Order: sequence, then structure tokens, then C-alpha cells
Amino acid sequence: MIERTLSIIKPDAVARGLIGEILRRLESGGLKIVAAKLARLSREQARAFYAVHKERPFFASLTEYMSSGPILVSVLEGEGVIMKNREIMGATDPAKAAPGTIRREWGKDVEKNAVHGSDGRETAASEIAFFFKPQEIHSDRKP
Ligand code: 3AN
Repeated sequence: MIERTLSIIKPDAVARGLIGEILRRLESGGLKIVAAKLARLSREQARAFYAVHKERPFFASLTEYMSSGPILVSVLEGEGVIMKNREIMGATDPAKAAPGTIRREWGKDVEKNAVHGSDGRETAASEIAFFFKPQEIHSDRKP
């Protein structure tokens, strides 16, 4: 089934000049980029984006970090792209991520883990709508 997912290259990975390397991993894995831009979240926007985690102890730190600098947001499209993107990203904790994954290679810790990827179809739809207008998505397919 053709799906779409939201990918974020997080602030410290952007600051370390890893946009090109990370996008290359995604494209080499067969994921098609149908929208992309740099964005900067305000603290309020980061809180809204991560609202599902608002009761978690790391919420304040996570939202401060995610609003600390520019991020690269993109929409990926393809067959089973939600799971494929998560496989290429690796586990949340870079220390536990499989060798060859983005988080194993460039993640620093469970918070500064280089990338975000939607975890399901509903989350993907709402996360994509958070950042992109329909006309900013350049695909000739309907997901
Ligand atoms: P994933 O991004 O792999 O789907 P989630 O949904 O469990 O992982 O967590 C969302 C984000 O919250 C993670 N990307 C990470 O940045 C942050 N996070 C998760 N667990 C922790 C933790 N124990 N301490 C700090 N940040 C965390």
C-alpha cells in the first residue's frame, strides 16, 4: 500500500551538517521525497507537535531541544514507507539501534537521536498536515 510519512532531521543533526548524509540514506533505501523544507519550531509549536508525550518526564527537555534550532522536515512516499523509514532510522535509543541505521550512526542519546519518523498512518497524516499544505506535496499519487 502506498503511504506517506513525516521525517524530521532534528536540530543538532542539522547543526552538525548531516542533512545530506541522512537524506541520502533515506533515498538509497528507496524512499521518495515528495516535500521538504527547513523549519524552526517555537517552543509552543514543539509542545503542540509532541502533545502525546506531555505527561512524560522528558517533555520539557524534548520540546526545548526541538525548538533550539532549524529542523529539516520532509514527506516520504512509497510502498510501506512508514515501517521502512523506521527501519532505516533504527531504534529510539541510538545505543540499541541496529548497525547501519541513522540513529546508530549519528544519534547521540535517546533525545538527540538525529531523526523523527511517524509511527503509524494516522500519526503520519496529522504530522504531515502540521508542517505542509497539500499544494506543497509534489506527488501525482493519492495516498
Ligand atoms: P520514536 O521517535 O522512536 O517514535 P517515541 O515516540 O517513544 O520514539 O519518542 C518520541 C521522542 O521523544 C523521541 N524521538 C525522543 O527524542 C524523545 N524521547 C523518547 N524517550 C525519551 C527519554 N527517555 N528521554 C528523553 N527523550 C526521549
